[in-house]
Amino acid sequence: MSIEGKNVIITGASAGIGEACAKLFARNGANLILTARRINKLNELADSLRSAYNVKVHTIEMDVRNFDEVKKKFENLPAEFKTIDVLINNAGKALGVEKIQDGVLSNWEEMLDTNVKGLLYVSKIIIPMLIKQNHGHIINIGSIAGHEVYPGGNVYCASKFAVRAISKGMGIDLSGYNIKVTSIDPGMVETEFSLVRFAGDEEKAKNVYKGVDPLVGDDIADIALFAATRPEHVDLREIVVTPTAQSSATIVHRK
Ligand code: 8X3
Repeated sequence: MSIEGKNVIITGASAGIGEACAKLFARNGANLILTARRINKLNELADSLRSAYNVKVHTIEMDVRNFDEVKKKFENLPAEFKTIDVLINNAGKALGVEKIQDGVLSNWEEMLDTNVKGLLYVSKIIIPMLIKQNHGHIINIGSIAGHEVYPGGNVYCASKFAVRAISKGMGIDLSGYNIKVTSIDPGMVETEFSLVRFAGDEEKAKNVYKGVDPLVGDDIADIALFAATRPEHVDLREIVVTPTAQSSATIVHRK
């Protein structure tokens, strides 16, 4: 199946995996609805995609943690985007690696509000549209942290375990509506992820990937595009992907 001419929503599209998905899907002819909090960055990306690939790109400044904002903005899409073919629930983050006893309450809240509730808010608005169309594909960006808990991972892992449960729940409950649900669960991907996790500490962020050839956003975009272009009757449910040097959340071979 081709993605050309299809309408694809990507949340958290201003950087990292979301941005990489936007670029690859646009290169393959998809029209995009991109959301992020950083609207200037998003608009720059949109301009470059429109001129490079001649596709339609609609940008929305959105904090997925605000349900009223999510609802209002998705319910007022331009007419040419009334059909939604693919939703990539990408917006998410990790904050900190403190032990549970030292956890920072505001970090816990921001991770759960973004990774879990934000994904639910977006899905709550988009799923009825997909049901009405009797067609669609939800791709949730999970994590290896949804399969394994590692030291200091506690609440971030909990959020990604939740995403995994939600993906499975979506797959079960949407049975019969011709809606595919895919969870892509990466290990180490070198993006702004670790910089955000370590509150801007570049040294700590760099150390995460030291001596490893990590995944990059493009690797995940490649998998998302593969999942989104399988034939109508094929649904890739769960894809776990790590760098070759990473065999589990904690087992990493460093050069
Ligand atoms: C990102 C992967 O291992 O840092 O979700 O949790 S990990």
